[in-house]
Amino acid sequence: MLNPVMADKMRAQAGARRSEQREPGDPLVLHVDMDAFFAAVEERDNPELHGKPVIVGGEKNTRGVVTTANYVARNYGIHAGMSLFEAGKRCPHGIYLRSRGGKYSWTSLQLMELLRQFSPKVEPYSVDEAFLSATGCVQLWGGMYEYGKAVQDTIWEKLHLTASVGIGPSKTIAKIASGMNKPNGLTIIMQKDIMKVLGDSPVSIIPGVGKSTEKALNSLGIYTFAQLAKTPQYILRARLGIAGPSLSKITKGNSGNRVVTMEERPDDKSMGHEHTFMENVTCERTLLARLLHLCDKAARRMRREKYVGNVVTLKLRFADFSTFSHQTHLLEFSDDPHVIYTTAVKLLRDLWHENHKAVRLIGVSISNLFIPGSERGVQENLFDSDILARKRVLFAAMDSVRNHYGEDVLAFAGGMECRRRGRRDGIKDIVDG
Ligand code: DCP
Ligand code: CA
Repeated sequence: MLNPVMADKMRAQAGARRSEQREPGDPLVLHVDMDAFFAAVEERDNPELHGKPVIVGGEKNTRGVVTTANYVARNYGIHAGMSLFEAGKRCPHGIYLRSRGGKYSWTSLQLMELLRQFSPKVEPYSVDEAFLSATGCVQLWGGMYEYGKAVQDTIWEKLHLTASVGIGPSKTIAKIASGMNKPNGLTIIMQKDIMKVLGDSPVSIIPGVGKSTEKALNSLGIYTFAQLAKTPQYILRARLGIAGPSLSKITKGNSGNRVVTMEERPDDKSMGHEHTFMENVTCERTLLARLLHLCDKAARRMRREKYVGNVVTLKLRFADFSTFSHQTHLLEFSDDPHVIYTTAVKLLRDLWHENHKAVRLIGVSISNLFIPGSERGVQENLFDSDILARKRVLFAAMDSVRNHYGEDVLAFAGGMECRRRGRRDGIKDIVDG
């Protein structure tokens, strides 16, 4: 099969080759980011979609938002997060598909598995992204360009999907690089070229710098990557707290470059809760209500211990005691019960609809935990979106009320039903982790 965006790739690779010089032993990280992931999986599995605008998220002109769109659809101005009404207006002849989480999770697992042949250290970062420690590996492949290309070619050969790859001296620089020549780009940014390549870019090019951090930086007269690099750390710290010095380090290319594998995670515990029903449940509403309650409790524990995590696992035990669990990555590290719940619901629908049997036990847990700002902390999680900031205030208020008056005085409306049932049943949730 002919790779559809070969021309783009070759253009990016020509640039990549030119900048390839480094001292042996210098830290080097490779970042892989799949292109239009959910849409690409759909296209791969249905060749009739090839070349057409594919939008994943739901039927056009319905409530809900676009989860992702392939690059053909993006030419119509469609992007993730846009309402399906708006998408329907912009691209009425597009192919609109519902998300099929199980298929994407499975492909994600296959991806992570095949990346392990390129480095002993692979850090899955989200459902379609991973960091690879490239230090000491590139020589085996004949150089950085050959290494990056081998990763892309293998993904294409084995999964029939395209990936964008970035290589740099730190995780963040590698991640910025992978985003620069999408789709199917291969971009190498060496330490000595950071300012040349990124100096004029707006600060928002840094992953995690959202609207509020950008505004804060702008208020200091900092608009570009180069201006950020020149600003003394104490000024950044005074304005942005702990995130300030991290941003400064990013511009120097010496921020976190330690790729942490699943096995190495020092805090690789999970936080979760599970619940056994008195009577087996076949009603989806009851399952969802209980799930919301469990996610709320798990997130509260995470906040108490200051953890964020990005792997959500849903466990179901059926009436015949068969037990299944499915897991997936969040797009970002989070401790937000709504983010965890939304993801867990997708897993529930996949798992339960596959079996559709009476449920005896339901559980949810969050793993791949770390404390932001700790050594394990990945600098790009600056948690600065306005919505998140507002939610944080809400959660802090809820925590404080519960600390004073007890766990049961507050609940999200959707979880109320199961709380009433739970009290009647006299059942307590089991805590894990
Ligand atoms: N996704 C999701 N919810 C969102 C955003 C994305 O479920 N709010 C899913 C759909 C994406 C996948 O996660 O296909 C990966 O997200 P990315 O942000 O990496 O976006 P894409 O891979 O779709 O596109 P790109 O080529 O820009 O990386
Ligand atoms: Ca992607």
